[in-house]
Amino acid sequence: MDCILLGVPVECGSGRKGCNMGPNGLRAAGLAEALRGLGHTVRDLGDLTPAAERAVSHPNAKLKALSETVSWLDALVDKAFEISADGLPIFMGGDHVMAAASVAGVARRAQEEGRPLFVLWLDAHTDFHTLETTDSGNLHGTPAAYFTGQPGFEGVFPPLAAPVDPKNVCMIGIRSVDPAERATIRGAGVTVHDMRAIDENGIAGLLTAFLEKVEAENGMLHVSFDVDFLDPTVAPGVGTTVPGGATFREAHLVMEILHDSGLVTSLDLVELNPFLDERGKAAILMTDLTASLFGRRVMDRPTRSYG
Ligand code: B3U
Ligand code: MN
Ligand code: MN
Repeated sequence: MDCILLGVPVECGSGRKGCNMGPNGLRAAGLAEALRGLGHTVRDLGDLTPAAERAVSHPNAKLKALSETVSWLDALVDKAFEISADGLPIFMGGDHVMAAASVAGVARRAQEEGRPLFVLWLDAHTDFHTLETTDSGNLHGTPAAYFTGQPGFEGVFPPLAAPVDPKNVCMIGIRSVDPAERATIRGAGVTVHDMRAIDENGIAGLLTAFLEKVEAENGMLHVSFDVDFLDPTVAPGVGTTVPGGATFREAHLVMEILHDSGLVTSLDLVELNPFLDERGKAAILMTDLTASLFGRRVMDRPTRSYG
């Protein structure tokens, strides 16, 4: 596989500081080396810089850092489209607002190739607020609503060349949903597997059912991995910790199944906040999970300690 790493050090969507160190946290944890060790070629393009600010405004006064965020999205949407022609992009966040652009960019690529894009959203949150409904004003709560074409982003976020069909989006790990998001997401037709669904059914079956659909439709598959999908005890380096998340083994199993499927065409690693991490614990786990996604198996996994 030709892996293309791109750092997207945006943090203004999260409402706090520290996510802009995420790309370097993943680099320090040895992401490129791990992928090379598995036989992949890796090119690290360094960090993206935002586009020139354009005048944007919105009546919702709660929205935080709107123009700054839009500058990041404007730059990333074109870059994501461009680099997805050359290999498998790994977008290293940065907060989750960047998925608005990484997904929009690869969706345009999928459209170009005449294939549907599917999105696997691994997160504690649905991030399905519109610019009207967000209460916190933190724009990392909005990307999934944007790239599925929910109304209200026009003229603010970049024009959406190819909205993702909400029926092609599967969310796993969900355990924090605001009332407005719940209402919108139900109507949209996104598949949402909350933690209870994982507890009752097992994560493997839920994921496999989705992957069968991707395969049957010859889809491209973007995986958007928010650190807070994981339980905070195993991944403390994130701004919004929500108890009751995926375990170390559940997460590795997801990655191993994704690898075996051979379906993944792009990946986001988002919301890593090295300032809040404990001795690189979350950075190392995200790196090891990515290695599992790219073919590392238990029998050749190096032993890592966190001490
Ligand atoms: N839904 C809440 C909380 C949240 C969403 N994404 C994260 N937190 N990381 C909001 O602010 O929109
Ligand atoms: Mn998220
Ligand atoms: Mn989240």
